[in-house]
Amino acid sequence: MKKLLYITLFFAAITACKNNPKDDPSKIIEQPAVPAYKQLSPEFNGDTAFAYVVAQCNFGPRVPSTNGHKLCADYLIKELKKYAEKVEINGAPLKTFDGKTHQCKNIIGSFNLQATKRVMLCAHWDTRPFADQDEKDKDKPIDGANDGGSGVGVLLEIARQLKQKPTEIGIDIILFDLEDYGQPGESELEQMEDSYCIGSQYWAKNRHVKNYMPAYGILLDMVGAPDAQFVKEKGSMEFAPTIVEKVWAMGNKLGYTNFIAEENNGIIDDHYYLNTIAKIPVIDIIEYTKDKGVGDHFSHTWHTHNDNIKNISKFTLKNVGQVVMEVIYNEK
Ligand code: AHN
Ligand code: ZN
Repeated sequence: MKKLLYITLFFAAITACKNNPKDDPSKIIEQPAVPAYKQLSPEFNGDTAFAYVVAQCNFGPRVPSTNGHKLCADYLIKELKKYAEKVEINGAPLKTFDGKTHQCKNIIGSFNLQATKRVMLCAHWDTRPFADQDEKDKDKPIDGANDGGSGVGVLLEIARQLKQKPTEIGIDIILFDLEDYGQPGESELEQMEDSYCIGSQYWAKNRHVKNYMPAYGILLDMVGAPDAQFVKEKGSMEFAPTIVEKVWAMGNKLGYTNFIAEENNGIIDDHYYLNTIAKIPVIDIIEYTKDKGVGDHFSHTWHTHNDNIKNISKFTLKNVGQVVMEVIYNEK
């Protein structure tokens, strides 16, 4: 009886094989050959980038003229010196909307100094002195894990990678100070024009190298939220459309679905002054999402006390970092 069962199973198996289109060449449907994109850049480490964000947050808020700001500047300089060929500070005492004066420290790390073709990668490292978008403790400074910390975290990881494997072109990493000391909407003080991006405005007028003119620049701002989406920022599309398209196409090639083919409204960020004052084509990769029915908005933690390390994703950091790296390692 058992023998019969085995024989039945044997024939059943053969029949099953015959019916499987995989085993019948005439039934195989030709799949179009999609060559997998071969990544040229080294693997960006999201854990390391995240650790760089943690390290910054551990200094407390990096508000200009505070101890946390000073200690973080020292840390960023020390870290960049491990990887860059040259590190320099650019800045001066500069005034903010509240009449105070702060020593501005734009921190610059240069790689492959002899290369004439250069790309600048930038982010701001200072954090906002208040939480004007929060419901409570509006007058207390924020951690700025995303708004400040994330862009710098990604750039420090790129710096570490550049030391291990240089790009063909030259790279300048510029960490801008005094970006986020902008006048709050509800401020009763006299309105100050261009109160945000004071460090980059200074740098645009006083570049670290005379007539410094990279091929283009990429600014990273708020690139660490778990659900971040990156749409094409309007100003970047006006000033440097080919760079936006190059970066977004690379995002898609690498399979990152959060580089969205939609445009939002333009925003005033460091890139605006780099484009208008220094005439350098710079794009902004910033979480400023086009939300159907809601309109454009920043991350929900923006300028609130929820902008802390709990709301940072190492995957988003890697996602953005890998796209930027793949773009610069492909430049010749
Ligand atoms: C304005 O709100 C005008 N610009 C936003 C620039 C910014 C602030 N990026 C980060 N924090
Ligand atoms: Zn901000």
